[in-house]
Amino acid sequence: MAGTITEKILDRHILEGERIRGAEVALHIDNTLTQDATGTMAYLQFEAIGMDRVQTQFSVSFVDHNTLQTDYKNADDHRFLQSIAQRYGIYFSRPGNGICHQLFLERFARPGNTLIGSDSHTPTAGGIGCFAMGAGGLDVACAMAGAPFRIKYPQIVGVRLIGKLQPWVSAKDVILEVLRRIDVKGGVGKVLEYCGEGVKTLSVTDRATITNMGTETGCTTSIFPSDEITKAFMESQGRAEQWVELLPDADAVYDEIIEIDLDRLEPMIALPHSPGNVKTVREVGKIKVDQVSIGSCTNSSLRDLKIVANALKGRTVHAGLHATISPGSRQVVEHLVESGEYLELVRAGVRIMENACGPCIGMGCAPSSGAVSVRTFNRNFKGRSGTADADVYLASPEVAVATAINGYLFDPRELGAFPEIQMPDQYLVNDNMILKPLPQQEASAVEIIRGPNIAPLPVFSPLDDTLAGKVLIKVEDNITTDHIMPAGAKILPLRSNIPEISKYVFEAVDSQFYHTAKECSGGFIVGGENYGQGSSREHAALAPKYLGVKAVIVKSFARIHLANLINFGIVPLTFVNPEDYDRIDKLDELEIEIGNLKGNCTLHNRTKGVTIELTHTLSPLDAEILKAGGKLPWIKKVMEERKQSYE
Ligand code: MIC
Ligand code: SF4
Repeated sequence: MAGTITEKILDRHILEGERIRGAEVALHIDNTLTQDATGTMAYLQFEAIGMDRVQTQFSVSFVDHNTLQTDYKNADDHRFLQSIAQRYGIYFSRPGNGICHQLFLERFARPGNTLIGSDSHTPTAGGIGCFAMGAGGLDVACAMAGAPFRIKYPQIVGVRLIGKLQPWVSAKDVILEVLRRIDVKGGVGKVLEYCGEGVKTLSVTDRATITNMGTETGCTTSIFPSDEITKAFMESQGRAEQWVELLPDADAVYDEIIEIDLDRLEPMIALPHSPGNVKTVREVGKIKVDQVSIGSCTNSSLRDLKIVANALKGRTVHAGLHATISPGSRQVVEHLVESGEYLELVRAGVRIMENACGPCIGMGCAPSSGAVSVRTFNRNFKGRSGTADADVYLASPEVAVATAINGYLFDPRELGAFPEIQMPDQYLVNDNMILKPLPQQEASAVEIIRGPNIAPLPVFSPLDDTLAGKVLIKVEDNITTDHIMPAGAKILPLRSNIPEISKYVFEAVDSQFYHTAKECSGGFIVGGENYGQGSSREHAALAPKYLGVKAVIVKSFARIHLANLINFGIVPLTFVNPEDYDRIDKLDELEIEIGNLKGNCTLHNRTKGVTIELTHTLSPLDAEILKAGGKLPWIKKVMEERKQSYE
């Protein structure tokens, strides 16, 4: 059967279900990745499942988010993660090695494989032709235990690229153009599969910039073919033997086509406070800028930082702003040091940060009050930078560096000749910061080290047939997981401690949420469209669950958050008639008959005396998981039953 790349990979990994758009399929997962901010929970859950070793082809644990170490908490987590990796047969990338997605692309990603990662930007590996999806930590734990990963078979959008990018226009502008066209929920239920002649003009790291930020469209994943360019990249990373060709068939049929003429693209920028709020730099004009931050898993590759270093040569960062760089990996830094380009960055006065997520997740470098910050990152949600009233713009490294030199938003095409950069034939491969899995016998003897920051997992009970309580909060459209469970230097270190982190749920939206939830002994959340967009952090479900949230009632959900709600036993419901959103207010007393969750549910608003019809997209298995109180109690029960049937 003719196929797109997506269909070909899925055909080889489907364990249950078929190529039917929208139908649930269970996929075999070859690889997993975790990062430290979601990893501690994922590994506590893996431990609770009770396996002796990971069952995947390989799994990797990275440390890149929680690296500030303002006290013992992050260091505790890192020690725990290292010991867990050694105990269960997992690769461990030590802190200082770089950002998970950049590193996975350089050293691990394989074309044709399936990957899930406890980070929403896991699709970065789609740049190499890997079918890579973000997931909640518990789903990653289950995949490490050998369980399949379930998704709705996606619609496949062919993003046909034609032509070639002009100087000073780059991969970031391509994905910003995609976002301009389809916005932050245009990708829901879809895979963005890149095709067309223009693909051949993009390097693997350019492609990875595009698949990385594809996440912001809400899509299941994004993917590029694995072609001669992929082969050359893998050879230059010393991984030639892992390359396989992966192209769509000539008669492959896409469900939809988006065509982008690369020749005609110009520098783009996403305006506050949404990655979908895109305009051309020219349209926005010369606004004064206070900070420029370059890096993140979107734009921290060697190519990107070489452009920045060369554009800065002989120049100084404008006196009116601060410029920061967080390189993607140690490999990138080694090259910049070796070529002397690092010196240009230092001389120009750029503040060089650690090879980690850093400012992207509010770990340092928060802008000043009311500041304008131009960043090469992928998200500009309000407050994410650490400064509630900052205006964050998202753009390419070219726009960022041109702005850093001039002090105001600057179209890089006015900067002069495009720098000639020399990319290495062979990358400097040095895996000395990656600990390999230990042989089973040695692994079994490893002691897992837990400091006081690693709190035990909360335990949840099965759900009743009727849920009753008050509305704890009513929110609008496009609420992100950063609104629900903020990150940043203060809160991120609490990721391994649910009782503590739950005090910050909805902090920036309603600072009394925690107290309201406590006083009401739990209740409901009501919201608008695309509820839970953004990250994969399961804490945005786990912490509300801990506070007694029983159901979330909204107009529509983002994919990963929906799965996380199910995993932690919070019932995700949607209005049959979206106007019914107006018939519920904060603190209304509700009663919802969920029964066995097979069909629609009835909501009685006791305060207003109205009845509202709710629906859901739950499969029978989802319903079973929910009724059991979440995936962990459910999987433990399944494993126990399996064990008993063997005995
Ligand atoms: C993010 O970019 O928001 C994060 C931090 O990487 C999250 C994961 C997390 O919250 O730990 C993500 O994208 O999934
Ligand atoms: Fe890290 Fe930012 Fe990438 Fe998330 S988006 S993985 S915080 S660099």
